[in-house]
Amino acid sequence: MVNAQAATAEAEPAAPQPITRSSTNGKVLQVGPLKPSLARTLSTDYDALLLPVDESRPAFLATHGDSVNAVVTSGRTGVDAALMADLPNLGAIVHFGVGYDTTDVEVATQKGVGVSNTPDVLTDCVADTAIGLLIDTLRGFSAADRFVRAGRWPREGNVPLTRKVSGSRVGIIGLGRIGTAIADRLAGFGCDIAYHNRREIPGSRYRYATSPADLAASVDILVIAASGGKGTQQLVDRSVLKALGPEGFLINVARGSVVDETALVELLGSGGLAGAGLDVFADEPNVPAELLDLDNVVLLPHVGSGTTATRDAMEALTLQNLDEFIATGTLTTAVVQPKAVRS
Ligand code: 8YV
Repeated sequence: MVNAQAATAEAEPAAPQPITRSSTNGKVLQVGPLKPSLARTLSTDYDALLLPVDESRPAFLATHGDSVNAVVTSGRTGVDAALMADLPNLGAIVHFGVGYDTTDVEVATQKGVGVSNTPDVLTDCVADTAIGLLIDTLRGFSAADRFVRAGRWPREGNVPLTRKVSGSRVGIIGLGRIGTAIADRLAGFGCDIAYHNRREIPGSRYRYATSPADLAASVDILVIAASGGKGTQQLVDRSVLKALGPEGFLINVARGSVVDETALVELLGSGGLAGAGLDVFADEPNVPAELLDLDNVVLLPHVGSGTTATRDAMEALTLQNLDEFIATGTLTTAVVQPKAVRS
């Protein structure tokens, strides 16, 4: 009689089977670089394709374009109208990140393609970044750190005095989830807070300004927290920056496209603005060379949501959207639902 236990023990270990969650309706396509663990999961668990960035892209799209029904991308890359035209069976564009301004949502909507992002899970970290950047910019901590490291303290003595944050007047462009989290944090610093949005928020405890220029003229610090895209392109233009004036500071944790970067660089260099804290730029990762030597400017490489916990939560929500789309045709945190499920 065969000893069942021994037989089990001696059996060849089963080769690990890839968990393929790819939809029977089509393939998943990764567009642009993603968090390495997310890219790995897409490849191993979803058998995802990766859109080439070299000259092989047209041939790749001619071969595989018809089979793709879900794209996973980020706000850094997105899906434009031309790429959508090469993916005729696309059903959903799933973004890692809250911003989706690089995707043509209008065209996606017309074509019935759903679009999702990862809101809420990054709100705290982006708001924390805004506060850190604001304090650093007004108090000159990064510049003071450079001063100490360069051995200048013993030779030159004290650094110049800086601007007080607590109790200052702050204007927020875009009082959405992130803008509100920034405002609520600053309320704890005793700041006087106002905001500008397309529309006034009924019942908001913060003062509404009807235009970005009116807001800028009435505050010490202007914080940009509005989403990027066509609707906010250079919303903070030269006239708004001039209204902020030589004593005013600009903080941007949203998108470089929301501000006229040329005017910003000119005004920072010529004393037209007191300073700026920038986590985002018009042409990332390129930063205007004129800013690199200015001590009244703090420059960050788009780190707003960049903590392990938040990026893991963004990854989980990205995959939740993809799984839900594959299983049911709907998106968990939809900007626009796929047409098949729109009411
Ligand atoms: C993202 C961002 O982490 O979510 C966004 O819109 O700007 C960032 O915080 C980054 O863009 C992901 O690629």
